[in-house]
Amino acid sequence: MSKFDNYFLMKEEDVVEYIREKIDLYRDIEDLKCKEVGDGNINYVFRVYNDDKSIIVKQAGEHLRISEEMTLSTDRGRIEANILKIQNDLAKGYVPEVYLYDGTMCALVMEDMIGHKMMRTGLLEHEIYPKFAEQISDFMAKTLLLTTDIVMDHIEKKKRVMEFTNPELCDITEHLVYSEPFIDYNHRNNVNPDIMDFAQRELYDDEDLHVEVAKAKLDFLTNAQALIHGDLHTGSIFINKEHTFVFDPEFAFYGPIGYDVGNIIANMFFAWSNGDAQIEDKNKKKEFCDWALNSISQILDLFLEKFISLYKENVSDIMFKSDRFREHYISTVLRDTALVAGLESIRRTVGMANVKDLTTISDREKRALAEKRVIMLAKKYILNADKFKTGQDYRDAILEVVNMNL
Ligand code: SR1
Ligand code: MG
Repeated sequence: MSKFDNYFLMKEEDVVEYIREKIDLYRDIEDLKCKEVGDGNINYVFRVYNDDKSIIVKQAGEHLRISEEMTLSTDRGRIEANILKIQNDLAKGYVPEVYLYDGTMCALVMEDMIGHKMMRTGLLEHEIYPKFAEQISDFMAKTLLLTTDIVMDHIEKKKRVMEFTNPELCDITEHLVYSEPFIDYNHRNNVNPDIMDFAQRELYDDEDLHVEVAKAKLDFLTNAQALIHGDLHTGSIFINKEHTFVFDPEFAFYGPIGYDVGNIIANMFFAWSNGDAQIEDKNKKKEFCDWALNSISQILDLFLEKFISLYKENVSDIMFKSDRFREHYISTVLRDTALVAGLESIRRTVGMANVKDLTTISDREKRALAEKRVIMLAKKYILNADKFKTGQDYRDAILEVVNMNL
Protein backbone atom coordinates (compact mmCIF):
# COMPACT_ATOMS: atom_id res chain seq x y z
CA MET A 1 0.00 0.00 0.00
CA SER A 2 1.24 3.44 -0.84
CA LYS A 3 -0.02 6.89 -0.03
CA PHE A 4 -0.13 7.45 -3.80
CA ASP A 5 -2.55 4.60 -4.63
CA ASN A 6 -5.49 7.02 -4.67
CA TYR A 7 -5.65 10.45 -6.24
CA PHE A 8 -5.24 13.55 -4.11
CA LEU A 9 -3.88 17.00 -4.90
CA MET A 10 -0.29 17.03 -3.67
CA LYS A 11 1.43 19.69 -1.59
CA GLU A 12 5.16 20.40 -1.87
CA GLU A 13 6.08 17.96 0.94
CA ASP A 14 4.04 15.15 -0.70
CA VAL A 15 5.81 15.68 -4.01
CA VAL A 16 9.26 15.01 -2.47
CA GLU A 17 7.96 11.73 -1.08
CA TYR A 18 6.31 10.96 -4.43
CA ILE A 19 9.53 11.41 -6.39
CA ARG A 20 11.49 9.28 -3.92
CA GLU A 21 8.92 6.52 -4.32
CA LYS A 22 8.49 6.67 -8.11
CA ILE A 23 11.88 7.60 -9.57
CA ASP A 24 14.75 5.21 -8.72
CA LEU A 25 17.48 7.80 -9.22
CA TYR A 26 15.97 9.95 -6.46
CA ARG A 27 15.11 7.15 -3.97
CA ASP A 28 18.04 7.63 -1.60
CA ILE A 29 18.57 11.38 -1.87
CA GLU A 30 18.09 12.93 1.56
CA ASP A 31 18.33 16.66 0.87
CA LEU A 32 15.55 17.02 -1.73
CA LYS A 33 13.54 20.23 -1.70
CA CYS A 34 10.37 21.11 -3.58
CA LYS A 35 8.86 24.33 -4.86
CA GLU A 36 5.59 24.92 -6.71
CA VAL A 37 6.63 26.88 -9.80
CA GLY A 38 3.55 26.82 -12.04
CA ASP A 39 2.01 30.05 -13.20
CA GLY A 40 -0.42 28.70 -15.77
CA ASN A 41 -4.20 28.76 -15.55
CA ILE A 42 -4.82 25.06 -15.06
CA ASN A 43 -2.28 22.75 -13.36
CA TYR A 44 0.22 22.58 -10.50
CA VAL A 45 3.89 22.36 -11.42
CA PHE A 46 6.50 21.35 -8.84
CA ARG A 47 10.29 21.37 -9.08
CA VAL A 48 11.99 18.75 -6.89
CA TYR A 49 15.71 19.42 -6.52
CA ASN A 50 18.96 19.45 -4.63
CA ASP A 51 22.32 20.96 -5.59
CA ASP A 52 22.97 18.28 -8.27
CA LYS A 53 19.67 17.28 -9.76
CA SER A 54 16.19 18.50 -10.49
CA ILE A 55 13.05 17.08 -11.96
CA ILE A 56 9.55 18.42 -12.69
CA VAL A 57 6.19 17.03 -11.55
CA LYS A 58 3.08 18.43 -13.19
CA GLN A 59 -0.17 17.42 -11.51
CA ALA A 60 -3.67 17.97 -12.83
CA GLY A 61 -6.21 19.23 -10.32
CA GLU A 62 -9.96 18.68 -10.67
CA HIS A 63 -10.57 22.43 -10.46
CA LEU A 64 -8.68 24.89 -12.61
CA ARG A 65 -6.34 27.38 -10.97
CA ILE A 66 -7.87 30.23 -12.95
CA SER A 67 -11.39 29.45 -11.69
CA GLU A 68 -12.63 27.18 -8.88
CA GLU A 69 -15.93 26.89 -10.78
CA MET A 70 -14.30 25.27 -13.81
CA THR A 71 -13.65 21.55 -13.59
CA LEU A 72 -11.91 19.23 -16.06
CA SER A 73 -11.25 15.52 -16.30
CA THR A 74 -7.80 14.78 -14.88
CA ASP A 75 -7.10 12.51 -17.90
CA ARG A 76 -5.51 15.43 -19.75
CA GLY A 77 -2.05 14.40 -18.48
CA ARG A 78 -2.25 11.18 -20.52
CA ILE A 79 -2.68 13.19 -23.71
CA GLU A 80 0.21 15.41 -22.73
CA ALA A 81 2.56 12.50 -21.94
CA ASN A 82 1.70 10.73 -25.20
CA ILE A 83 2.13 13.75 -27.47
CA LEU A 84 5.46 14.68 -25.83
CA LYS A 85 6.80 11.24 -26.76
CA ILE A 86 5.58 11.60 -30.36
CA GLN A 87 6.98 15.13 -30.67
CA ASN A 88 10.32 13.98 -29.30
CA ASP A 89 10.48 11.34 -32.06
CA LEU A 90 9.51 13.80 -34.80
CA ALA A 91 11.43 16.87 -33.64
CA LYS A 92 14.22 15.64 -31.36
CA GLY A 93 15.34 17.86 -28.54
CA TYR A 94 12.54 20.43 -28.70
CA VAL A 95 10.38 18.95 -25.91
CA PRO A 96 11.24 17.79 -22.38
CA GLU A 97 11.75 14.08 -21.86
CA VAL A 98 8.91 12.29 -20.06
CA TYR A 99 10.06 9.93 -17.27
CA LEU A 100 6.67 8.79 -15.99
CA TYR A 101 2.95 9.34 -16.43
CA ASP A 102 0.96 8.18 -13.44
CA GLY A 103 -2.73 7.90 -14.32
CA THR A 104 -3.75 7.41 -10.66
CA MET A 105 -2.16 10.59 -9.34
CA CYS A 106 -2.64 12.32 -12.73
CA ALA A 107 0.99 13.34 -12.49
CA LEU A 108 3.55 13.72 -15.23
CA VAL A 109 7.21 13.49 -14.23
CA MET A 110 9.55 15.07 -16.73
CA GLU A 111 12.90 16.65 -17.47
CA ASP A 112 13.54 20.02 -15.85
CA MET A 113 14.38 22.50 -18.59
CA ILE A 114 17.36 23.86 -16.65
CA GLY A 115 19.00 26.98 -18.04
CA HIS A 116 15.80 27.95 -19.87
CA LYS A 117 13.27 30.58 -18.87
CA MET A 118 9.58 30.78 -19.63
CA MET A 119 9.56 32.74 -22.87
CA ARG A 120 6.82 35.19 -21.85
CA THR A 121 8.82 36.06 -18.72
CA GLY A 122 11.97 36.63 -20.81
CA LEU A 123 10.05 38.72 -23.33
CA LEU A 124 8.64 40.89 -20.54
CA GLU A 125 12.27 41.53 -19.56
CA HIS A 126 12.81 42.40 -23.26
CA GLU A 127 15.28 39.63 -23.89
CA ILE A 128 16.06 38.74 -27.51
CA TYR A 129 16.24 35.13 -28.67
CA PRO A 130 18.17 35.04 -31.97
CA LYS A 131 17.52 31.37 -32.72
CA PHE A 132 13.82 31.32 -31.92
CA ALA A 133 12.42 31.82 -35.43
CA GLU A 134 14.63 29.08 -36.87
CA GLN A 135 13.89 26.61 -34.07
CA ILE A 136 10.15 27.13 -33.59
CA SER A 137 9.56 26.94 -37.36
CA ASP A 138 11.53 23.69 -37.44
CA PHE A 139 9.51 22.28 -34.53
CA MET A 140 6.18 23.26 -36.09
CA ALA A 141 6.96 22.07 -39.61
CA LYS A 142 8.08 18.65 -38.34
CA THR A 143 5.47 17.97 -35.66
CA LEU A 144 2.61 19.23 -37.83
CA LEU A 145 3.31 18.02 -41.36
CA LEU A 146 4.57 14.60 -40.23
CA THR A 147 1.33 13.83 -38.35
CA THR A 148 -1.01 14.60 -41.28
CA ASP A 149 -2.71 12.38 -43.87
CA ILE A 150 -0.19 13.75 -46.36
CA VAL A 151 2.51 11.64 -44.70
CA MET A 152 0.95 9.08 -42.35
CA ASP A 153 -0.74 5.82 -43.19
CA HIS A 154 -4.43 6.76 -43.05
CA ILE A 155 -5.43 3.91 -40.71
CA GLU A 156 -2.65 4.79 -38.25
CA LYS A 157 -3.62 8.42 -38.47
CA LYS A 158 -7.25 7.63 -37.60
CA LYS A 159 -6.05 5.70 -34.52
CA ARG A 160 -4.09 8.80 -33.52
CA VAL A 161 -7.19 10.94 -33.97
CA MET A 162 -9.01 8.66 -31.49
CA GLU A 163 -6.11 8.62 -29.03
CA PHE A 164 -5.94 12.39 -29.04
CA THR A 165 -9.63 13.21 -28.97
CA ASN A 166 -9.64 15.86 -26.26
CA PRO A 167 -13.22 17.13 -25.93
CA GLU A 168 -13.01 19.02 -22.64
CA LEU A 169 -9.89 21.00 -23.48
CA CYS A 170 -11.21 21.72 -26.99
CA ASP A 171 -14.43 22.91 -25.39
CA ILE A 172 -12.45 25.53 -23.46
CA THR A 173 -10.89 26.78 -26.70
CA GLU A 174 -14.21 26.75 -28.55
CA HIS A 175 -15.65 29.10 -25.91
CA LEU A 176 -12.67 31.22 -24.94
CA VAL A 177 -11.11 31.69 -28.39
CA TYR A 178 -13.89 31.20 -30.92
CA SER A 179 -16.98 32.61 -29.19
CA GLU A 180 -16.87 34.67 -25.99
CA PRO A 181 -14.57 37.44 -27.23
CA PHE A 182 -17.32 38.26 -29.77
CA ILE A 183 -20.46 37.61 -27.71
CA ASP A 184 -19.90 37.75 -23.94
CA TYR A 185 -22.61 35.19 -23.07
CA ASN A 186 -20.72 33.79 -20.05
CA HIS A 187 -19.98 37.28 -18.70
CA ARG A 188 -16.36 36.47 -17.99
CA ASN A 189 -14.53 38.62 -20.53
CA ASN A 190 -11.89 40.91 -19.06
CA VAL A 191 -12.09 44.10 -21.07
CA ASN A 192 -9.96 47.06 -20.03
CA PRO A 193 -12.62 49.71 -19.20
CA ASP A 194 -10.57 52.25 -21.20
CA ILE A 195 -11.32 50.37 -24.43
CA MET A 196 -14.84 49.14 -23.63
CA ASP A 197 -16.56 51.35 -26.24
CA PHE A 198 -13.97 50.40 -28.83
CA ALA A 199 -14.43 46.68 -28.08
CA GLN A 200 -18.21 47.06 -28.25
CA ARG A 201 -18.03 48.65 -31.69
CA GLU A 202 -15.16 46.66 -33.22
CA LEU A 203 -15.89 43.23 -31.74
CA TYR A 204 -19.34 42.81 -30.23
CA ASP A 205 -21.23 44.78 -32.90
CA ASP A 206 -19.38 43.67 -36.05
CA GLU A 207 -21.53 41.06 -37.76
CA ASP A 208 -19.15 40.54 -40.70
CA LEU A 209 -16.47 39.64 -38.18
CA HIS A 210 -18.80 37.22 -36.40
CA VAL A 211 -19.51 35.35 -39.65
CA GLU A 212 -15.79 34.89 -40.42
CA VAL A 213 -15.16 33.73 -36.86
CA ALA A 214 -18.05 31.26 -37.13
CA LYS A 215 -16.49 29.78 -40.28
CA ALA A 216 -13.15 29.47 -38.50
CA LYS A 217 -14.84 27.85 -35.50
CA LEU A 218 -16.40 25.17 -37.68
CA ASP A 219 -12.97 24.47 -39.15
CA PHE A 220 -11.51 24.08 -35.64
CA LEU A 221 -14.35 21.68 -34.76
CA THR A 222 -14.04 19.50 -37.85
CA ASN A 223 -10.65 19.75 -39.55
CA ALA A 224 -8.62 16.84 -38.12
CA GLN A 225 -5.56 17.88 -40.08
CA ALA A 226 -2.54 17.34 -37.81
CA LEU A 227 -1.63 16.55 -34.21
CA ILE A 228 -1.39 20.12 -32.97
CA HIS A 229 0.00 21.43 -29.68
CA GLY A 230 -3.23 23.36 -29.23
CA ASP A 231 -1.93 26.11 -26.91
CA LEU A 232 1.36 27.24 -28.43
CA HIS A 233 1.77 30.64 -26.81
CA THR A 234 4.95 32.07 -25.28
CA GLY A 235 3.94 30.71 -21.85
CA SER A 236 4.22 27.19 -23.34
CA ILE A 237 7.86 27.71 -24.33
CA PHE A 238 11.05 27.61 -22.25
CA ILE A 239 13.96 29.28 -23.95
CA ASN A 240 17.47 30.72 -23.79
CA LYS A 241 19.64 32.36 -26.45
CA GLU A 242 20.70 28.99 -27.86
CA HIS A 243 17.75 26.67 -27.50
CA THR A 244 13.95 26.41 -27.49
CA PHE A 245 11.85 23.89 -25.55
CA VAL A 246 8.11 23.53 -26.22
CA PHE A 247 6.03 22.07 -23.39
CA ASP A 248 2.53 21.99 -21.88
CA PRO A 249 0.66 20.38 -24.81
CA GLU A 250 -2.40 19.33 -22.81
CA PHE A 251 -4.72 21.01 -25.36
CA ALA A 252 -3.32 18.73 -28.08
CA PHE A 253 -5.73 17.12 -30.53
CA TYR A 254 -6.11 16.60 -34.26
CA GLY A 255 -6.91 20.09 -35.50
CA PRO A 256 -5.92 22.71 -38.05
CA ILE A 257 -2.18 23.29 -38.51
CA GLY A 258 -2.73 27.04 -38.60
CA TYR A 259 -3.87 26.93 -34.97
CA ASP A 260 -0.28 26.48 -33.74
CA VAL A 261 1.38 28.79 -36.25
CA GLY A 262 -1.20 31.57 -35.73
CA ASN A 263 -0.77 31.38 -31.94
CA ILE A 264 2.96 31.97 -32.19
CA ILE A 265 2.51 34.91 -34.55
CA ALA A 266 -0.07 36.59 -32.31
CA ASN A 267 2.04 36.14 -29.19
CA MET A 268 5.12 37.64 -30.81
CA PHE A 269 3.10 40.77 -31.56
CA PHE A 270 2.10 40.95 -27.87
CA ALA A 271 5.84 40.98 -27.12
CA TRP A 272 6.35 43.76 -29.69
CA SER A 273 3.50 45.76 -28.10
CA ASN A 274 4.96 45.44 -24.63
CA GLY A 275 8.42 46.48 -25.83
CA ASP A 276 7.00 49.43 -27.72
CA ALA A 277 5.08 50.67 -24.67
CA GLN A 278 7.48 49.84 -21.84
CA ILE A 279 11.05 50.26 -23.06
CA GLU A 280 12.28 53.78 -22.44
CA ASP A 281 15.71 53.71 -24.06
CA LYS A 282 15.23 54.50 -27.77
CA ASN A 283 17.96 52.20 -29.08
CA LYS A 284 16.94 49.32 -26.85
CA LYS A 285 13.31 49.74 -27.90
CA LYS A 286 14.29 49.68 -31.57
CA GLU A 287 16.49 46.61 -31.12
CA PHE A 288 13.82 44.63 -29.27
CA CYS A 289 10.87 45.68 -31.44
CA ASP A 290 12.78 45.13 -34.69
CA TRP A 291 13.72 41.65 -33.48
CA ALA A 292 10.10 40.84 -32.54
CA LEU A 293 8.79 42.12 -35.88
CA ASN A 294 11.47 40.30 -37.87
CA SER A 295 10.74 37.14 -35.91
CA ILE A 296 7.09 37.26 -36.99
CA SER A 297 7.95 37.43 -40.68
CA GLN A 298 10.83 34.96 -40.38
CA ILE A 299 8.73 32.41 -38.49
CA LEU A 300 6.13 32.48 -41.25
CA ASP A 301 8.66 32.29 -44.11
CA LEU A 302 10.85 29.65 -42.49
CA PHE A 303 7.85 27.56 -41.54
CA LEU A 304 6.63 27.68 -45.12
CA GLU A 305 10.03 26.80 -46.57
CA LYS A 306 10.53 23.87 -44.19
CA PHE A 307 6.94 22.67 -44.57
CA ILE A 308 7.19 22.61 -48.38
CA SER A 309 10.49 20.78 -48.33
CA LEU A 310 9.24 18.21 -45.78
CA TYR A 311 6.08 17.80 -47.85
CA LYS A 312 8.07 16.99 -51.01
CA GLU A 313 10.31 14.52 -49.15
CA ASN A 314 7.58 12.73 -47.19
CA VAL A 315 4.29 12.82 -49.14
CA SER A 316 3.03 9.23 -49.22
CA ASP A 317 -0.45 9.28 -50.79
CA ILE A 318 -0.32 9.14 -54.59
CA MET A 319 -3.12 11.70 -54.94
CA PHE A 320 -1.32 14.25 -52.77
CA LYS A 321 1.89 14.32 -54.85
CA SER A 322 0.77 16.89 -57.40
CA ASP A 323 2.36 20.35 -57.12
CA ARG A 324 -0.99 22.02 -57.69
CA PHE A 325 -2.63 20.07 -54.86
CA ARG A 326 0.32 20.88 -52.54
CA GLU A 327 -0.10 24.58 -53.32
CA HIS A 328 -3.83 24.38 -52.57
CA TYR A 329 -3.19 22.53 -49.27
CA ILE A 330 -0.62 25.07 -48.16
CA SER A 331 -2.87 27.97 -49.04
CA THR A 332 -5.47 26.58 -46.60
CA VAL A 333 -2.81 26.30 -43.89
CA LEU A 334 -1.79 29.92 -44.46
CA ARG A 335 -5.37 31.13 -44.38
CA ASP A 336 -5.98 29.30 -41.07
CA THR A 337 -2.76 30.77 -39.68
CA ALA A 338 -3.97 34.31 -40.31
CA LEU A 339 -7.41 33.54 -38.88
CA VAL A 340 -5.98 32.09 -35.69
CA ALA A 341 -3.40 34.88 -35.34
CA GLY A 342 -6.44 37.18 -35.28
CA LEU A 343 -8.47 35.06 -32.89
CA GLU A 344 -5.64 34.58 -30.38
CA SER A 345 -4.90 38.32 -30.54
CA ILE A 346 -8.48 39.23 -29.71
CA ARG A 347 -9.12 36.66 -27.03
CA ARG A 348 -5.93 37.50 -25.10
CA THR A 349 -6.93 41.18 -25.17
CA VAL A 350 -10.61 41.07 -24.18
CA GLY A 351 -11.32 37.44 -23.21
CA MET A 352 -11.07 35.56 -19.95
CA ALA A 353 -7.36 34.68 -20.16
CA ASN A 354 -5.45 37.91 -20.82
CA VAL A 355 -1.70 38.15 -21.37
CA LYS A 356 0.74 40.00 -19.12
CA ASP A 357 2.39 41.54 -22.19
CA LEU A 358 -0.66 43.83 -22.42
CA THR A 359 -2.00 43.95 -18.86
CA THR A 360 1.35 45.04 -17.38
CA ILE A 361 1.75 48.07 -19.63
CA SER A 362 1.96 50.67 -16.88
CA ASP A 363 0.78 53.80 -18.69
CA ARG A 364 -3.02 53.76 -19.19
CA GLU A 365 -2.98 55.52 -22.54
CA LYS A 366 -0.20 53.35 -23.89
CA ARG A 367 -2.00 50.22 -22.78
CA ALA A 368 -5.24 51.31 -24.45
CA LEU A 369 -3.36 52.13 -27.66
CA ALA A 370 -1.57 48.79 -27.63
CA GLU A 371 -4.86 46.92 -27.14
CA LYS A 372 -6.61 48.86 -29.90
CA ARG A 373 -3.74 48.11 -32.27
CA VAL A 374 -3.89 44.41 -31.44
CA ILE A 375 -7.63 44.38 -32.14
CA MET A 376 -7.36 46.27 -35.43
CA LEU A 377 -4.52 44.05 -36.60
CA ALA A 378 -6.49 40.96 -35.61
CA LYS A 379 -9.46 42.15 -37.66
CA LYS A 380 -7.20 42.59 -40.69
CA TYR A 381 -5.97 39.02 -40.23
CA ILE A 382 -9.48 37.62 -39.91
CA LEU A 383 -11.29 39.65 -42.55
CA ASN A 384 -8.51 39.28 -45.18
CA ALA A 385 -7.17 35.87 -44.17
CA ASP A 386 -6.64 34.74 -47.78
CA LYS A 387 -4.19 37.59 -48.36
CA PHE A 388 -1.63 36.59 -45.70
CA LYS A 389 0.79 34.40 -47.61
CA THR A 390 4.29 35.62 -46.67
CA GLY A 391 6.14 37.17 -43.77
CA GLN A 392 6.11 40.45 -45.67
CA ASP A 393 2.28 40.43 -45.66
CA TYR A 394 2.33 40.27 -41.84
CA ARG A 395 4.99 42.96 -41.62
CA ASP A 396 2.98 45.27 -43.91
CA ALA A 397 -0.22 44.79 -41.90
CA ILE A 398 1.58 45.45 -38.61
CA LEU A 399 3.20 48.63 -39.88
CA GLU A 400 -0.11 49.82 -41.29
CA VAL A 401 -1.83 49.40 -37.92
CA VAL A 402 1.05 50.94 -35.97
CA ASN A 403 0.69 54.05 -38.15
CA MET A 404 -3.08 54.31 -37.63
CA ASN A 405 -4.53 57.10 -35.58
CA LEU A 406 -6.38 55.13 -32.89
C1 SR1 B 1 -9.45 28.18 -18.52
S1 SR1 B 1 -7.89 28.01 -19.17
C2 SR1 B 1 -7.52 29.51 -19.97
C3 SR1 B 1 -6.46 29.40 -20.96
O1 SR1 B 1 -5.26 28.92 -20.37
C4 SR1 B 1 -4.68 27.94 -21.20
O2 SR1 B 1 -3.30 28.10 -21.30
C5 SR1 B 1 -5.37 28.06 -22.53
O3 SR1 B 1 -4.77 29.02 -23.35
C6 SR1 B 1 -6.73 28.44 -22.10
O4 SR1 B 1 -7.49 29.00 -23.12
MG1 MG C 1 -0.77 25.85 -20.40
